[in-house]
Amino acid sequence: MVEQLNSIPTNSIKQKAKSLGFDLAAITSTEPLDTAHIENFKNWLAGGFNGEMSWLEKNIEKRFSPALLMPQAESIICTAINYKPLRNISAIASYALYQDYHTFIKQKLSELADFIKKEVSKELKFKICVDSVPLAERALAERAGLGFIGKNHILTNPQLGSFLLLGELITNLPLKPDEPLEQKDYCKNCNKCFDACPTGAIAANQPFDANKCVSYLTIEHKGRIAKKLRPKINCIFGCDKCITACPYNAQAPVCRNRDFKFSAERQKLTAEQILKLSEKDFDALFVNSAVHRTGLRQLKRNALIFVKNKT
Ligand code: B12
Ligand code: SF4
Ligand code: SF4
Repeated sequence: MVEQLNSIPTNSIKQKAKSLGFDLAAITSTEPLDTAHIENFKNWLAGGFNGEMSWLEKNIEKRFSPALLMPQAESIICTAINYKPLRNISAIASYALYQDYHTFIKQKLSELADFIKKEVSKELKFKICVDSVPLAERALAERAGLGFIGKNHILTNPQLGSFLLLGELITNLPLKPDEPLEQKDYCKNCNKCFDACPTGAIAANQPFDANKCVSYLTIEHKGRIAKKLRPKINCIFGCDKCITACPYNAQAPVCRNRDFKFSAERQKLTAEQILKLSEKDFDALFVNSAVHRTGLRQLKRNALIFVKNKT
C-alpha cells in the first residue's frame, strides 16, 4: 500500500493546482473526522445555533465521513483561493464582489481532474465539492494542513490569512496525505474578532451562534429580521468584520488571481442605489454572483436597515 501511495506523483498534482490559480493545495484521506468534531457539531445543532439552516441537520454521517460521499473514495485534494481585495470598503462582503466562487472553483477543480486523468491515472473517479455538498470543509482543510481554525471559526493560513475560499476534489486515488500544521495556539491571547463582531455571534467559550450572525441574517434568513438585532446590521450582504479584524490578514497578500473576476461596479454600489434597483438592473449587476441567489427583495430589506442605521 505504501508503495502504491508513493508511486502517485502528488507534487505534479499540487503544481498543476497552483498553475490553475489555487493558492493552496494539499491532501487528506477520506478517514472520518474524529468523534470530538462530530459531537461538537451535534451539540451545536441541538442548541439551535444553526438558525433556520435545517439542511445542516441532514447527512450528518456524510459530513464527517467523506468516504460515504462517493464509492471507492480514497483521498481528498483540498484547495483554497485567496480573495483578499485591494480595499475592503464595501457594505457587501468581499467574496460576493467577485464572480460566483462556486462555479469558478468547480470549473478549476474540473480542469484539475482532467489533468489527473490524462497525466496520472485514467482510472480516476472524482467528486467536486464547493460549499453545497455536506462536507466539513474547514475541518478537512485543517487536517490537510492548509491552515488552522481561528477563534472566528475561519480557516486561516499563517502566511495567506483568512480571505480564503475552499474547494475539494474527492478521488478514488490513494494519494499520500499531508500533515496538519504544527499543533499550537495560533490565536494566543488575541480576541480581535470577538471585539469586532457587531452582535456577539462569536464570543469566548460559546458556540458560533448563527441566529446572531449578520452574514446569516442578511444571506440565509428569510422574512423579517428581529427588531433587537436590526440596529447592529452594518452590512448589506454577508459580513467581513471577524475576518478583517484578524491580524493574520494585515500582511497577507491580496488576490492575484486574474481569472477570478472582481466587480468594481458592485464595490461602488451604495445602499441608496440598491434601494432604487429594478429587477433588470439587479440581474445585470449580480448575474454570476453569490448575491443573485438571495434575490433583490432580500437585498433591499437589508439595504433599508443599513440606511436607517446610518441616519
Ligand atoms: C453554514 C455555513 C455558514 C453559516 C454558518 C457559519 C458557521 N460558522 O458555521 C453562515 C451563513 C453564518 C456562514 C457565514 C460565513 N461563511 Co460560510 N459556510 C457554511 C457552510 C456551508 C457549512 C459550515 C458548517 O458546517 N457550520 C457548522 C459549524 C458547527 O461548523 P464549523 O464552525 O465549521 O465548526 C467545525 C470546526 O470548526 C470544528 N470545531 C469548531 N469548534 C470546535 C470545538 C471542538 C472542541 C472541536 C473538536 C471541533 C470544533 O468542528 C466543527 C465541525 O466540523 C460552509 C461550507 C461547508 N460545506 O463546510 C461555508 C463556509 C464555512 N463559509 C465560508 C465563508 C467565506 C463564510 C463567510 C466569511 C461569508 C461572509 N463574508 O459573510 C461568513 C463567516 C462567518 C464565520 N465567522 O464563520 C467559507 C469559509 C472559508 C474559510 N476560510 O474558513 C466556507 C468553508 C465556504 C467555502 N467553500 O469556502 N457560513
Ligand atoms: S460574520 Fe460578522 S456577525 Fe458573523 S461572526 Fe463574523 S463578525 Fe460576527
Ligand atoms: S482575530 Fe485573533 S483571535 Fe480571532 S481568529 Fe484572528 S488571531 Fe484568532
